[in-house]
Amino acid sequence: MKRPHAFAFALALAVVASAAPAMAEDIKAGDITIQKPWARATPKGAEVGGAYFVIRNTGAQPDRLTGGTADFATVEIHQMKTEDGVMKMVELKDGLPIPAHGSVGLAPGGYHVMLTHLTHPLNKGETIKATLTFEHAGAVEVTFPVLAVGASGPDAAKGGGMGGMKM
Ligand SMILES: [Cu+2]
Repeated sequence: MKRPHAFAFALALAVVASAAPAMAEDIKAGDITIQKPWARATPKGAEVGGAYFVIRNTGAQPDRLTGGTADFATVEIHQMKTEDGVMKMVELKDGLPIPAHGSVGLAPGGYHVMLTHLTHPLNKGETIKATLTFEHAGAVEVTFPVLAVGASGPDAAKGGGMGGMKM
């Protein structure tokens, strides 16, 4: 019965390989879950980059993303918004509120984690690590896969041009 067993094993491996998600796994800390983290590759010489994810709060208390740390950059919480028809980027000095039983998405053109003072470029295909700080959930270490310079997210169709160079 050796051959059928070996065959079944190989088949099982193939199934696992094909089912492996292309996206990062959810990261849980208390009532907070970080989903679909990613960062955008930076062009040569750029000193800033953006990181994005979805924050889900399953708790009955609101929480707040107050900032973070990384050993290759300064971490700031930013928002892109349109004022008088002009896109502006502001730092959320009081952090980003996460409602109870709610979720907030960070994405190009909206809320984002801005990585400033980069000590090295973010290269497509690599991963970067940063620690996000929440008022209640505390420090959460997140690994971000680095997607292409023009990427608009892990769910976006390949080559989708919607993201542009917005941060
Ligand atoms: Cu920004």
